[in-house]
Amino acid sequence: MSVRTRLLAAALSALSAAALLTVALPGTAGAHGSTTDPPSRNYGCWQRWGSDFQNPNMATQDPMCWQAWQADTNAMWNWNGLYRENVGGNHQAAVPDGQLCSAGRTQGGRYAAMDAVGNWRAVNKPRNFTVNVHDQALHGADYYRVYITRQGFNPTTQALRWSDLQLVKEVGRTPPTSNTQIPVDAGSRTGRHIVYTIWQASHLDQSYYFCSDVNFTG
Ligand SMILES: [Cu+2]
Repeated sequence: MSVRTRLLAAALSALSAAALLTVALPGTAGAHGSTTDPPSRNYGCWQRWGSDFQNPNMATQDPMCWQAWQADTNAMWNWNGLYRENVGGNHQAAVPDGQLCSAGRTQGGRYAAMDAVGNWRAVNKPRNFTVNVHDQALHGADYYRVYITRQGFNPTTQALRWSDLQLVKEVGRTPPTSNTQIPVDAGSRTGRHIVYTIWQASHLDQSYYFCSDVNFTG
């Protein structure tokens, strides 16, 4: 091989290594999941604006998504990556009050904007509704826990604390399936609330924390 050919070959193999990396990274990031209904904050922002995230109308139509997209677009592209590892079941120690929606500023704070207090877009739900968790990577679950804020908590003006949450449903070991449906009874709650779902995955100690904004219509 001439020097020129060798240089060219080296350049090409560097290029293909870079191409492989580019392909491999989103694949890795894609291997998790989220609450898709009622949608978690970042899944909802991705769903509503992912194909139009630079549209300035978002600032007035959906201001909490706007601030989140401005803060870190990767929080939406990686809507399935809002988890912590090696929490050992001690969720309240790992996730401080005021940081419940970012899983305690997990992943270097990527999801910090999910903790911002304000008028997040909420979906209407009747008293009996279903939480749908999309287990994209087929991890299965050791358990799911679904909490709802106590009546009187106002998610548009108050930061979320553990003491604002009431456990309404616990589901035990769940085999891997791409969508898990969890029926929930919100009781006598009305109006704006946060549904907080903890998904303890089974493949390793990986815990997911999702804030979903709802409006109970009774
Ligand atoms: Cu995962």
